[in-house]
Amino acid sequence: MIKAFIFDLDGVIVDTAKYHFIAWRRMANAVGFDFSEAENEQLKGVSRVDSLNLILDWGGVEKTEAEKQALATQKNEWYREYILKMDASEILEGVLPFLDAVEQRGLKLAVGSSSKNATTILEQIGLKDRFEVIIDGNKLTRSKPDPQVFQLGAEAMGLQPAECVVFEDAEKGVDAALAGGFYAVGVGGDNLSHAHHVVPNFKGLSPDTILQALPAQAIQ
Ligand code: B16
Ligand code: MG
Repeated sequence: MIKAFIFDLDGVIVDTAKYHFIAWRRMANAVGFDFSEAENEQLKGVSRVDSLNLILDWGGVEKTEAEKQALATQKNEWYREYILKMDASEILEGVLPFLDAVEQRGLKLAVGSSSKNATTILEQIGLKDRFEVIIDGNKLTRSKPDPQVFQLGAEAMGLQPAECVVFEDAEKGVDAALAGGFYAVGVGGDNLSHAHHVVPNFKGLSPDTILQALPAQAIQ
């Protein structure tokens, strides 16, 4: 029986992928190469350090650990310039009514994000207090597609994975949810067809529509 909905943050509640892309691209350009928006798609849900290693690989660039640390720090400073200007107007359409409906249905709400900036973003958009549990990148030792982020979320709510539905925009995020035994709903994005259900966004969506789209055992 489903008792909680766990939301990824970047790409599900807000579109911060565009700010990650601008900041990573600025870093790559400073190092002497460029990468595409299609390549950026592969960074969704991936931790900062893993993203940096992928980008440097694409550019054929080798750096020492100390240099990598400096590049990741610089990228994060550029990224934070954008997120510190965010406000509630950046909450994706349909999310707020959906959260209200989930609460009214008596289900718990949690966030499971790879981002170390997740709490800052939730504060900026005024949603920090809406979630019973927030698991962010600071609490993780393993990046999606490892299920750790969602496992910690379920544990903190005292629930089993099969009692939670994860909402994810990233292929690796859906992989993580499935690997942990969670129900997975893909939101927008590419390559999400392995999720139990896929929706384009939250516009006009009700929690019951989600629950009815899951395998029968999810609501028994
Ligand atoms: P940070 P999510 C992920 O957040 C992003 O999708 C991914 O692009 C980013 O590299 C990662 O957070 C780490 O972010 O540098 O802020 O710690 O989608 O899991 O909410
Ligand atoms: Mg995401």
